[in-house]
Amino acid sequence: MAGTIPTHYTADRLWTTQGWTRDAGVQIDDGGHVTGLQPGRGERLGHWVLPGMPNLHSHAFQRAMAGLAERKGKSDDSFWTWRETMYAFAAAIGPEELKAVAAQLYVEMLKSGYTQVCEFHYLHHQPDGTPYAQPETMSLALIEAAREAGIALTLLPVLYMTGGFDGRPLVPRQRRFGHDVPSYLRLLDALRAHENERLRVGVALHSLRAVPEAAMRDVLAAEARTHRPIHIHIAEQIGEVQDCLATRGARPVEWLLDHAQVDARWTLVHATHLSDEEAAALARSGAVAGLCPTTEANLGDGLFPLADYIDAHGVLGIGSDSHISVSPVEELRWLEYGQRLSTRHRNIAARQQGDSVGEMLWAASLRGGALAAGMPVGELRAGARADLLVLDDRAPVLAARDERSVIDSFLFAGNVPLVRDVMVGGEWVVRDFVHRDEERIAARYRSTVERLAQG
Ligand code: NGQ
Ligand code: ZN
Repeated sequence: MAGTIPTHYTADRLWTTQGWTRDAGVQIDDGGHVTGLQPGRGERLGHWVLPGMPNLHSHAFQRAMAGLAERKGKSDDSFWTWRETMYAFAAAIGPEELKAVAAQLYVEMLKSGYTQVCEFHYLHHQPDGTPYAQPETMSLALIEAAREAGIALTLLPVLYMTGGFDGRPLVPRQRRFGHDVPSYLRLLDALRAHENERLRVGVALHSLRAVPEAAMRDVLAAEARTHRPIHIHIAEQIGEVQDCLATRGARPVEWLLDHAQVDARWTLVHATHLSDEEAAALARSGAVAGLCPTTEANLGDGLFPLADYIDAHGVLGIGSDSHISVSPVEELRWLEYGQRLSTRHRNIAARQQGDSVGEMLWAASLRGGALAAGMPVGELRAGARADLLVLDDRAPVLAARDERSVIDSFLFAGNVPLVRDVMVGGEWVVRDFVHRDEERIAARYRSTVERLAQG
């Protein structure tokens, strides 16, 4: 807010877009935004201070089934058999359950270093497909969960219309996901009345298989003048690539780039299976590749062509998606390790001699995550929201680390949490490893999942 006296903080080492700055200051106004980085006096934040990480892809309800789909089934287990388990689980989630599960998840996100989450939300209606009396009830449960936890939210209500590229209708378990375009646009309107400094309402198309071309065009036309983010799942599974080729005569990313003005407003979630041409064209578009390495590993999706994409200056960010794991450290570690295992080389994400893999990945995901979120986050500069992390400088694993090595040790060597304090929009939500409301939120989560387990 103009005219208010900012709160002054200092940091021994502050991560800015120029890299680490020594003996830095951070000034934050009443509205929770950074007003400047002048060195000076004020409360010391800590030794290593970083911007908070945006999590660009989340299906919050899936956190409650993490670990419950790891037992061999009667046929070959795949993404599609996992999806059946997930659908059965989703059927039991109502607004109270969603709020309880999401709030716990968001506490865990904050404690691991995520300060903003993009919620790709498609559990809209009652389990039989009837809208709730207030159609945005499930969305409001997510908004409330984020507010309780203190994480910033980019809510992405999902348009979901068909069960496949051939336009087949939704199966009974998918009915609660469904909208037509007018009711979808009404949902966006209703939710946008709640937008504020920590809540943005963007747009999501579930996938090319779930949204017919004409509907896609209508939604994009209606959204043409807003500057809010647009997300879509794409090219995660080979089966989807084959179906798209068969019905639309092109690969999914190729088709999308040909049929929509894909630019920096867009996040293409997964984008795993890309031809060389698609990888280059996606990079040129300026869209964000939304990589979710722990979920992609867990579901057996495949590996993103990371080196080529980085060489083409492609934008990327990370998400925890199904929440089989909730940690930016694990996402980035797996992103790099997948590449090392498949190429039998080291230091893949670092493309120039002397570059650090960890710094490259952390910086890239801050930048891409901020675009995906559609909010001024991901860096500490005047005008940005004050979302920051303080690392545990007493952790033995960070002893004798300097500006050149601390991020690599944070990302590759940490096995205990190294995020000590977390601030979102100028407010402390985690201090000394403890979230401000974690006991109440965990107790409610426990009783909720125990109830769900009893069926
Ligand atoms: C989802 N999740 O929407 O939750 C999807 C599975 C689908 C991931 N792809 C369902 N990881 O793609 O149809
Ligand atoms: Zn997803």
